[in-house]
Amino acid sequence: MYEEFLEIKPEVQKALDEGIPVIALESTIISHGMPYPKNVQTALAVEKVIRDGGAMPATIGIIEGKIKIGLTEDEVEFMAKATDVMKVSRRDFPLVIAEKGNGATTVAGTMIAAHMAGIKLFVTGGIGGVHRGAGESFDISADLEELKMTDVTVICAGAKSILDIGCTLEYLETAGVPVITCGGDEFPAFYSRKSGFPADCRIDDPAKIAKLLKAKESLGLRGGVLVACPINPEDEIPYEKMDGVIQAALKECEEAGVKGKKITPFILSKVKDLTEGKSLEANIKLVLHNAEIGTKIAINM
Ligand code: PSU
Ligand code: MN
Repeated sequence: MYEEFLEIKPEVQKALDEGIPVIALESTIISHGMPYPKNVQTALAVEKVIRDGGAMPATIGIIEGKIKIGLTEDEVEFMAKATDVMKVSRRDFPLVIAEKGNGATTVAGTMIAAHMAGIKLFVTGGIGGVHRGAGESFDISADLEELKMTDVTVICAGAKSILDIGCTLEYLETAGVPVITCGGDEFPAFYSRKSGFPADCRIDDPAKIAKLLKAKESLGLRGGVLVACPINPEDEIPYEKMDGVIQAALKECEEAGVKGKKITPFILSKVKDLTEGKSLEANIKLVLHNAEIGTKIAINM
């Protein structure tokens, strides 16, 4: 079965065997989400937060057709620099494996690989969702479908307002995905603490979130859970400011004729330029913050 394509790093395997909580991390954020060398520095800093908190990080990526559960530092560096790294969501696995290619896993891709390896928690920055104008474009991230069916909890900072946050939340409700906000009364908009959408379920205590996750498991309910953590106030870019930037980035994306899976990386890079790098700094801070919360949940599981 899929075991022949999995390569679990020895320290990750040891943690799994000994019952030490393991937290998955994605690689699209490294290869397509942030520029070099901040991508490497961030990936390694996030791993350190998790280790320091008493859990084991496993950054997931695909190298020469092998699904690596836990990248070494050299492999992180490779994912950060190589130019032939595919962005791998659910539908891209067969191709990248068959061609023995390199792939950076998205939220959906990382959930799939984490689940294969028996990892239940996954920390990232933001998820993909329903894009603005999806009624016409049909652009809805495969991340949402994955949350519907794969038993992995995703700890993030919400959804960027390049997405239609209201539609994204409706989609998750229909898909039966519990959405928990940890540390704020609104579902967060990635760079901003507020989105205009109140949190349906706010739980600030990581131990209580862990209890909810265990209850879901005991009930045998399939699918993921989304934990959304608002960025710390000192690191945020206010929603009103970000909204203008995002409108401008979306317009450039449309004018450039960018389509499909290239849209999210294109917009991220435009937003970074338009904010003179402030969005990147916020992005780094929020991932580290998510890793802190994810680790606290993990050690209570
Ligand atoms: N949001 C970010 N940085 C990212 C992504 C989202 O701030 O790198 C990536 C994640 O890997 C997510 C993917 O799963 O983009 C969603 O892409 P798409 O919209 O093409 O499904
Ligand atoms: Mn898309």
